[in-house]
Amino acid sequence: MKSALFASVRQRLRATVESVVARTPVADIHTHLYDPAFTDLLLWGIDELLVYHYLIAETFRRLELPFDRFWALGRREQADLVWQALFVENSPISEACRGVLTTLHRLGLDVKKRDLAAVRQWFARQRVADHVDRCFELAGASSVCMTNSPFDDLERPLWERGFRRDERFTAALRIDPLLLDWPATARRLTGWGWRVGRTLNARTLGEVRRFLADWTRRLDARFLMVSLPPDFAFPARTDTARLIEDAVLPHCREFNLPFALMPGVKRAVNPSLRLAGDGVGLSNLAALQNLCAAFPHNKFAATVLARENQHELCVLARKFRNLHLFGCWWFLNTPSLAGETTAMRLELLGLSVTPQHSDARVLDQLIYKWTHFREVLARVLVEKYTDLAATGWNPTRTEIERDVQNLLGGEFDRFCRMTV
Ligand code: FIX
Ligand code: ZN
Repeated sequence: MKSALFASVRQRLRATVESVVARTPVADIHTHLYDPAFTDLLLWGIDELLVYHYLIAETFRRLELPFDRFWALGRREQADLVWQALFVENSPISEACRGVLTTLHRLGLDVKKRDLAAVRQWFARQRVADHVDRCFELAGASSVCMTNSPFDDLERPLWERGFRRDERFTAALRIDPLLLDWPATARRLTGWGWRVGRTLNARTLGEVRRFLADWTRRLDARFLMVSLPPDFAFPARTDTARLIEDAVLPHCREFNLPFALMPGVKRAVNPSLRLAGDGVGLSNLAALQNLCAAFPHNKFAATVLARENQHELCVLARKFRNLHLFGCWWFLNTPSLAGETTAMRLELLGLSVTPQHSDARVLDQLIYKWTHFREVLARVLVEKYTDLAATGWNPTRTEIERDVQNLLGGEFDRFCRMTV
């Protein structure tokens, strides 16, 4: 009797949680999408979906074609090969393949026909402005944060010229070249008129801060970001550590901006795969701990790539209120790993996290990344609220709405506004 009663509590909770999670808009805090003003840099459509680097890596496992012959092909021919290898000759089971199908399905296309030509015809009829609206609506996204690099020759000119912003596209200032290759970056900055030298002396560091301030204002950046190799160390006698300590962190304090670190990526473990050739390694999180401890008046956001780092990362966030965890990044963004990571975070940190970002590179991917993660999140939350209900603490719909709003952007907003 008691258990029948409880099953009905669980069922009611499931219905509420699923409906709240499905309807709550998300502010997506990390993507590689661009404001439509960047025209061709905003990728969308079926061929872009198919040549996503996640799918390229999977396709090469099935091709005998030399790498350079593949790269010499046009995008459409590459997409044909991906479609043939991953969708026609095999069932599209992987998360990235399933993502293409979820996207097409939710756009109203009939995937069961396996008709790539018809899908292409449908996309050819779409206009980009309407398509942006439709993708945002189907993903339930209220805003997406771009990844904006002053070192990117394609995007820099438009920022310098100025343009009318689409408010749904917020900006993050990405500074990998500055922190990871100072000698080359010093030469580029000098060429652009910044008075920097190879040696990180007071004048150069002051000029780097002026550069960061200039670009923070130009972008109206919400935070600064860097991805880091697994062996990133801090403190250390390296250009990277010096630039972080004496330029990036003082800058972030002055503007009250979080510094987002993304450790764990091994770039170009197979360069023949180009963008698809990056790997993962176990990070030494002592570096992050040292930063949080030594700079309590800085705010750090972090997402770490290796599954094996996730538990230590949660424990670290329990110790430092100036550390905010976000996202199940890249190779962690599968239903099983995102599920276990999200459950662990909620169990150790409660609701003070941002459990996911999409990392979408193609506009349409917003649809599947958020459809799939909403399923994961609902599953985890049903478990958690059911455990509470077992004690007699019945979460109300209003409380559930509040919690989900916080998980899907509210917590990150609060972290950005807070002063530590
Ligand atoms: O560094 C990053 O922001 C990564 O997300 C990308 O470099 C990566 O290629 C990616 O798209 C992962 O989802
Ligand atoms: Zn990314």
